[in-house]
Amino acid sequence: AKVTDAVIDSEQEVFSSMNPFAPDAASVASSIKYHAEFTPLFSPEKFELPKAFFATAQSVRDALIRNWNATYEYYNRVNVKQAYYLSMEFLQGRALSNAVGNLGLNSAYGDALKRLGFDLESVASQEPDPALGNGGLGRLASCFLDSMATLNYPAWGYGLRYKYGLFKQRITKDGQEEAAEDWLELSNPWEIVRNDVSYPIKFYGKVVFGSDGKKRWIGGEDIVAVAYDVPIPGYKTKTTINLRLWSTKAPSEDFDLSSYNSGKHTEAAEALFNAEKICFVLYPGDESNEGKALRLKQQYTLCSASLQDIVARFETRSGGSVNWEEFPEKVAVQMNDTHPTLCIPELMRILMDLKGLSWEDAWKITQRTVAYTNHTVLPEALEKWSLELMEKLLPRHVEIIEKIDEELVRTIVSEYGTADLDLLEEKLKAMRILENVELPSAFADVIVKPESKPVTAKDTQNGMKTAQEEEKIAGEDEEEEVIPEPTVKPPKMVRMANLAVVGGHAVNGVAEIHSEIVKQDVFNDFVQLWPEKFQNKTNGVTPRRWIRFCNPYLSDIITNWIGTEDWVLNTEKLAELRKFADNEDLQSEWRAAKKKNKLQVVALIKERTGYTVSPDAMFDIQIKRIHEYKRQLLNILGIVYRYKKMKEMSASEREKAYVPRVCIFGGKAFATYVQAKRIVKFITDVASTINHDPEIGELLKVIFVPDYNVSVAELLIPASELSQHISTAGMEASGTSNMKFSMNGCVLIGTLDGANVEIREEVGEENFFLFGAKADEIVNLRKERAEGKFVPDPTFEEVKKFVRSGVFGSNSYDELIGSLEGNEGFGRADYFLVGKDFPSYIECQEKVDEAYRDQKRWTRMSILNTAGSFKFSSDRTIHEYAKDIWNIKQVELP
Ligand code: T68
Repeated sequence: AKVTDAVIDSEQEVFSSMNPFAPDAASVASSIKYHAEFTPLFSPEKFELPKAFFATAQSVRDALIRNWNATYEYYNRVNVKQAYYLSMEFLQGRALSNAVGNLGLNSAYGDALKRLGFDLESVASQEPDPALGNGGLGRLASCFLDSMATLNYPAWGYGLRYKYGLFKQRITKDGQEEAAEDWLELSNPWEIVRNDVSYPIKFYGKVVFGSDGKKRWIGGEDIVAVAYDVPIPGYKTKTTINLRLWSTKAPSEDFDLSSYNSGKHTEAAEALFNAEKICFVLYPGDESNEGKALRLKQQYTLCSASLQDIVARFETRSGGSVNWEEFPEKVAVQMNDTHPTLCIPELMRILMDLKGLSWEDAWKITQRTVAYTNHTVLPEALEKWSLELMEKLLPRHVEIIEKIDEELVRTIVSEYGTADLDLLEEKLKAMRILENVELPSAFADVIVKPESKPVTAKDTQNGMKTAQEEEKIAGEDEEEEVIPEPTVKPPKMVRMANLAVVGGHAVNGVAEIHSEIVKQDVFNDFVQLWPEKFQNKTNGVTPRRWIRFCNPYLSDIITNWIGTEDWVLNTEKLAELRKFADNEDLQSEWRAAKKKNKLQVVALIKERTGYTVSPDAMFDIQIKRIHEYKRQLLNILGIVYRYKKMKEMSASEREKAYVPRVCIFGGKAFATYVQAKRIVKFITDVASTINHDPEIGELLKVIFVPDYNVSVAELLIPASELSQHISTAGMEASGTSNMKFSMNGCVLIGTLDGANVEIREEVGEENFFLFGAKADEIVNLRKERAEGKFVPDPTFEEVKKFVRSGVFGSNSYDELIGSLEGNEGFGRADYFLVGKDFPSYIECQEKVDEAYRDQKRWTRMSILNTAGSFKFSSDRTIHEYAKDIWNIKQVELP
């Protein structure tokens, strides 16, 4: 329909009050029509779904902007301490339903759209899912923003505005294919570009002395970071915080007009392209040197632009009298993993070179301001940068890092003395920020060991060994040891995690077990120096997006039985469901809600894969990044084993022995992670064999849902009955989807890893399917295996043989199956202990079937999961960060 009767409301009239709950359907409808007519993104003739989405989003944005302005006007006025969450990734998911839900405007928008001939759900599904993140780390950042706003904490997020989000995944007969995710193609209705908020960013160049005798960095390449603000509404509060995303461009004078005029068009625009390409894609592959430099530029852009902005805000709010010592009383900076660690030298540089502070003062301020969250203990994921690259790109920062390293060496020497040089050397090797770099000259004479050996390439990874090295050492025999090790010059590296630990005042892990591993293993040497720095902050997820909005059926039931909707803000109330766990009425409502959610997934599966699955089968789901340590391979081999057993039975035996299951996978493999891509291919091959086997029918279906993202998760999680969190113990820092599944009444099968440990404690061990080796057994198990002492279970041999027999196509999966055996040439020899855990996994899955057959028992388990999941609200996590790390207070707007 053509918009002929558009009511030209002034924006002021659209919402009569600052109260976000005020507008009724009529005023919302006129606001939507206003935007449909006056927001020039679509042609005037048509008013179809895409335009309806944009107009609706812009109408909601008006409300958000008002609240945003009120929030910041107040924060400025009272000059509160503010926390800044710096993250290279935010996995926001769609914003429309979330914003409308948080504002309490569901019925107003629902009715308004109905009047205009649309429905809210279809309009909302037009929104592209912005994937400015890879997985858990990015989604955590987004859950945190929701909680900060909801709880009225003065806090911001800072990130990058990538032009292309995480790739779009297509599944073909060859496995995963990646395509660019052009999420901004139709522009982003939520963002507000702030042309007056931009900062210069420098790269390369050199360090000189200024006339005041102070160091100055003269950049060789200048770009500009421009702010794009995304308002983040809290739930049932006016507080609306900001996610400021930086986009990069060249200074306007960099367009070389004379080259352009002389026909050299590409050269003329080179500077423009170089600046803009920094924000083209999320986490470009860093295989090539060009890729590495780009990633480092991204990290520095985030740190520099954000800190310049934070410092400017501090100065403005200080009025005429800036007292830098007060900086940490007004500013808390949280670094989401090591990716923003350049914050430390950048803040030092700003304070010393631009604000004239001494090293000592700047260091005190920096340390009190910055804190670091660790999200991984995998040695290969602990970020290191080549010193050579960093010296070129950021010469002044390298000087600062060298000085921090030197001060650290001083601390270590004074702590451990020089009496035991072996000990001292060990500590320096583990703790220094610079790796494979000679000691600072001041110490070169103090620490000389008579027989000191040159460093070799083997001394890598923070003094931790890679899997191959560990194996080699365990398997080394005398003969090998005689062979002299070649001395190569190992590359000089900057260890970002060590820098983050030294430069920050707090270091936290993301689940209890993970924080213990961080303390006992990864950063143990630092814990001995500064035990007070180390903390745990168990992750959480927002109950708004992850129950209330994604699972309205279950939410209504919860509200009815608890008697209030308060649980959305006070999840402790969910525990009240415990007393009804056996109530037959609740149980049947509970199952009915699950069924409705499953029906939506049946439709999704049909649409995305063409397969028809039964809503009466058990929905068994594993959705997460594809990674060897997450062990999708264990899951699919378990399915293969089940399939083999089924094939050995008669039809009636089969039906008696097995509960019908739909096994669903979703997740993306990093584009250059070959083994992960092989796993995807294997899953889809298994799926096509099993799904087309007429003997098996509905008893077993295997589905790989392509292009997994936040929106797909919002559909799958509410429909799930069993979910798999089966990482090798000690390797998954926390996991957050485990929390979402549990909240949505899904029973978990998992190892004692990450947050599984705490979930099991909360929901009760009888409501969690546990299997597998424990974290503290892993080192020994790997050692035994390397010594040839591992005797694989016959079931494991059987399943591998079956795969190799060619049932799933001509491919023999040598690389995949070989990797589980440690054959020569296949790398890490079942480093993830799939073979070891296989029999206990199979046994556990049998218990799952048995439990599911008793639907009363299963529903009780499901209810008790929801009831016991209250600890895993990100509101709890954010309260802990606010109190223990950021020292910020809740501020309610007047
Ligand atoms: C995840 N990490 C953890 N990293 O794997 C998960 N890494 O256990 C945890 O629950 C979650 O963080 C939140 O704490 C990641 O998602 C990355 O995505 C990543 C990205 C770039 C470089 C390294």
